[in-house]
Amino acid sequence: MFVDTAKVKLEAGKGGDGAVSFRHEIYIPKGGPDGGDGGRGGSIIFRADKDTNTLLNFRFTPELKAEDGKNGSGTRSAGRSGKDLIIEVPIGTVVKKDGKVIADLTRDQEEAVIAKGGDGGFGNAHFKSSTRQAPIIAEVGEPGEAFEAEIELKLLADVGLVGLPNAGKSTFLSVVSNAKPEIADYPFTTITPNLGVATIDDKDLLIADIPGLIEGAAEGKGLGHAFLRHVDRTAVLLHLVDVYNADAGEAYATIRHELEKYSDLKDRPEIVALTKCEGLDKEIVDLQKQSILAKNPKARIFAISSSAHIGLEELLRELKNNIKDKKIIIKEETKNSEVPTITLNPELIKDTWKIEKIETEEGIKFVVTGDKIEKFARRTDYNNYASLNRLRDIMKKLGIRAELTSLGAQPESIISIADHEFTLVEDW
Ligand SMILES: Nc1nc2c(ncn2[C@@H]2O[C@H](COP(=O)(O)OP(=O)(O)OP(=O)(O)O)[C@@H](O)[C@H]2O)c(=O)[nH]1
Ligand SMILES: [Mg+2]
Repeated sequence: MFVDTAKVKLEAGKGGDGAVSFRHEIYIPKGGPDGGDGGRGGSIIFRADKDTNTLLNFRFTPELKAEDGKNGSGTRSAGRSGKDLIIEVPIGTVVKKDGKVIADLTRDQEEAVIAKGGDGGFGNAHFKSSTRQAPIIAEVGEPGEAFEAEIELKLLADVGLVGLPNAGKSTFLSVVSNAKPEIADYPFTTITPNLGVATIDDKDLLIADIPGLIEGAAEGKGLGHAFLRHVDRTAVLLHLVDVYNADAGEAYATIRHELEKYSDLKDRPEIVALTKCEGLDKEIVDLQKQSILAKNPKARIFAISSSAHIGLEELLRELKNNIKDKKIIIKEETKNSEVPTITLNPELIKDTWKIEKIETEEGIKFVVTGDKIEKFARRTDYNNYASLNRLRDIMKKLGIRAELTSLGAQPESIISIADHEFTLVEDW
């Protein structure tokens, strides 16, 4: 079975909680705070590996979880970090979150953090200040990122073979490369993509052979639709047309029509080859060429025979000369998600939060959003008065409080941040 898409639930490790603890030593009556920090939660990391070929493993383990960080403890002992979970995936794996690409692994051993472990909370040793000698406040660990990832495998080849079923795609691949695809005299012999490497003038060409396409393929007819994505990222298309077609021009136009419907493929450089030409009169081959040119006057057409090894070298050379830097195509698609950072410099975080005032049955509610303030909110222990006060403090420093006041917030107003609700207090 060849799996080229998968869904997997990911849960990175939670950060360990910071500890509230005070030094206990004989002869020292009042020890200072010595609560250690929680350890970082383990992240889930994908690593591209050339020996992994399918996404099959995700079918067997549709849920992945990285280890939680350990809690901090007394004597300033930091909790141990959770272990990262490293998952090997095939080269060409694309990972999406809510439909957006968050990773695109195109090189062997390339790694991407897919779900980030939560930061550990600070222990109370961190919160000592001249005015606060005995802080009973510590942070809870931040939850790890958790979401359902959509995973797609896109083969990364230099040349993508397209054509009607039985056009001779797999035969071509088997003759010019080391690949051993199945070949037979009936349509849809190929049901999963094959990859092979052909060498021409000391350069390697990675060629992808996919199932034959038919009319309606772009809408899902036949087998080809799901596999169009595999030629999506090839630098050049080799369009094979069986010279024995009643009308090669029609056969050519059918496939072009499908490629044009599949957004990105229509502008990809294309070379056309009439296949199975051994032993045929030149006039017949020329007629078929004319018929294709009638559909596309700019078509570059070669006549080949895979079985008799005719015209293959010239064709490979032409393909090689048409390969632009395929990395460029890939780069445009890749958008790595921004990794949220934590900082307390108000200058840097000025505009990163927003307040929305909404009417609810319980009264007016103020919903505060923003990467940084939400991060602090997630690390707040709401059962701990001091911890909650610290969150209020941070809101003050960030100017959120001033804005709340000017929006008319009262002490009993409900504030909601990162799905947690609390009220303001009188002296705030
Ligand atoms: N005479 C001749 N027959 C060929 C040549 N190339 C392929 N064939 C035959 O054409 C038939 C189809 O070949 P395949 O390579 O399986 O075609 P395909 O395009 O991969 O077909 P699907 O996988 O079904 O899309 C087989 O019977 C091959 O032996 C050729 O150069 N000359
Ligand atoms: Mg085939």
